[in-house]
Amino acid sequence: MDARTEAKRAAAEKAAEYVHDGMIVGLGTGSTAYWVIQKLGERMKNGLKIKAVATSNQSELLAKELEIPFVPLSEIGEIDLTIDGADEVDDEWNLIKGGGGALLREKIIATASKELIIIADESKVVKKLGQFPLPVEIVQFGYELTLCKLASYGCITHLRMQEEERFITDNGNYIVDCAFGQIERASDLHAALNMIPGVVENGLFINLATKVIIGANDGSIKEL
Ligand code: ABF
Repeated sequence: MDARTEAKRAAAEKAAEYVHDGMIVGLGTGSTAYWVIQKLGERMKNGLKIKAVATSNQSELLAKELEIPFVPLSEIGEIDLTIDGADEVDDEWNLIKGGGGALLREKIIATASKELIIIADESKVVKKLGQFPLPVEIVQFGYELTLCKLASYGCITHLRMQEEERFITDNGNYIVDCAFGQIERASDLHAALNMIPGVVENGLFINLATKVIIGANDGSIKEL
């Protein structure tokens, strides 16, 4: 395992320590959240009792393979703890998410969670958000027009592709990656982008994280 993967795993396993019996746990998406799901599967074999909800079909599938039981969203009001990755984390714990294409479900689950622990390797820590192109989920209808509106906020837009096809989210929408370079007022931009008709949600997560755990390539972990 390379140092970066080891760093992701270390952060994930630290975060999994915050999971206790009886909790409803939100399972994140991506290569860092993967290690949380693995760890919880292992702990459940040793007696841990939790119920889960997932932020993507991919994470749900993995958790079901590990026999982690699920609870329907219709049966819960709140989620005790969600553990998820990020593409960028700034020093106020604001995030860019959505590189994996699951940002809408991730935001719905994060917003319904009492606690949101973000796990990442140190390459994700930034002074200012925006170097990573901001993923925005948009409906298919009129997408060319939505792209123009997004570009008017000062970014270069790129409709996400996968194997020469347009990438389709678990919700049947497109993702536009918006290269801003640097985002000055993340909270204002977040609100403005979500006002564009055609935009379903954007990947800025403002004031949602309650803890950030960073894994370093030297094997250490830091709780911010
Ligand atoms: C999800 O997975 C996303 O919000 C983010 O885009 C991505 C991070 O991926 P990884 O952990 O694979 O770097 O959490």
